[in-house]
Amino acid sequence: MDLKQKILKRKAEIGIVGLGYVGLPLAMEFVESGFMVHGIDLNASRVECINQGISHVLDVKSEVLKKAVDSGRFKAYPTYSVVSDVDCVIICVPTPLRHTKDPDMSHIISATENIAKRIHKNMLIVLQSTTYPGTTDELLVPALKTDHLELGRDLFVAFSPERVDPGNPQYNTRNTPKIVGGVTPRCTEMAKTLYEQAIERVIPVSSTATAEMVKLLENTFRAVNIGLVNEIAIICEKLGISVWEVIQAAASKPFGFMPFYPGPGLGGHCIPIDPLYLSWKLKALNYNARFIEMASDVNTHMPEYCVQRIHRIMNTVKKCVNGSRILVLGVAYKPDITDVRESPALDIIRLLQLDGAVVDFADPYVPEVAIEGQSLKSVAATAESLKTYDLAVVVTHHSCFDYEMIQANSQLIFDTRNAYKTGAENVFKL
Ligand code: SAJ
Repeated sequence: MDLKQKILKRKAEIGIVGLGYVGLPLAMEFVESGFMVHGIDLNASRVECINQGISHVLDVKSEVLKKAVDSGRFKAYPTYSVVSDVDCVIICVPTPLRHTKDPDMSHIISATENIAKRIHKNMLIVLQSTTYPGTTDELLVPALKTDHLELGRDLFVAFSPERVDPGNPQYNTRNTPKIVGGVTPRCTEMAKTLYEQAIERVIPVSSTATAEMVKLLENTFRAVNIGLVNEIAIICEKLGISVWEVIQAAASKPFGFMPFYPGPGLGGHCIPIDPLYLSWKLKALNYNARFIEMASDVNTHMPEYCVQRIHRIMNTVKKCVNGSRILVLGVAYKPDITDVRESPALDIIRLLQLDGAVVDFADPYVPEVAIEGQSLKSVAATAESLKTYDLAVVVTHHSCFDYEMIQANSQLIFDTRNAYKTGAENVFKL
């Protein structure tokens, strides 16, 4: 039976490399569609928890994971040995930036090399990790190609960007349209056939680089628009205008406008990072992607801007930050999730500490963070404790916060998220 038939009959066995917020939900969808799925993750303790049906991923409930494991159609492994026996492999490993802001491709390279050692006829390999255009053709294909396997006949390679929005209650892996682009048309067709078994809408594009670029456009679009609206916030403050009122009114335009909202900076492991993959690649082509760099500059300076505002707010009551007690409300990178990667809250805490403040944070989703190697534990924001702080700053507006109680018991509040739609005497807004 050829690979396409195996996929259509759901007899193809699927390997998913990387069982994080992308790989694990994807694995569950293929199990749900009747496939045998083998997860691969180098984090042995994560593999152990997964095989016990304990999920570490916000969007995968443990009961769903346990049902998949108990069905015998999903198992996780800490090594690549199982790749020899699978028909399709989907790579969902991280693509962070190095501290020098150039892409760290080590996870993709390592996964590819381990797959290449176990490559066989009639195999489909799909890269999902967000990366610069050209990665699949330039890095994966040379490593996977062998003399006896012809691309598009015996071996199929494609790129398909992930579009996971952690915590999104409406859109999930199954109902979010999926882009696929293959090294050859038959590679595209094979990848499309696979994803169509588990995802409602699959959209083919003409090449891997196109598919890689689609993802970067999506996330650069967000980063640049967030950078723009952060700059508009700075401008509005100088003009004595509420940026929140301006955006709300502009959003009444039924066409040609899409609201973004200012904030304390850009968090997460995608939006702040993905656009820099593009600007890095373009530097190699001797082109400077000015919009991307400018937006990144505005966004990365927002924590500093917020701290400057805190100094000025404290001034209004003749207090200085040095020696004051400040409470940061919310440190996750966005509301109602536990992830603190690239969270601007961490920068705000560090900068306030550098200016001599005693800083605590209250975040029911995040028990502890490390600031410059020092551990800081979450405190409870209660009517009593709030009174002991000179200022509270809303950095991440979790829906579980009791904003009325916070406002009633805080001396000063700096609201960077428009949590307080109606003003109050002790509330200052971005
Ligand atoms: N943010 C703002 N203002 C806005 C929107 C977001 O300051 O108007 C901030 C958030 O507070 C957060 C950061 O930007 O710190 C990223 O926010 P996000 O909503 O883009 O959240 P992510 O990074 O978890 O998820 C995004 C996906 N989100 C949406 O499309 C809504 C999507 O862009 C990608 O699928 C995903 O990154 C990814 O994995 O690439």
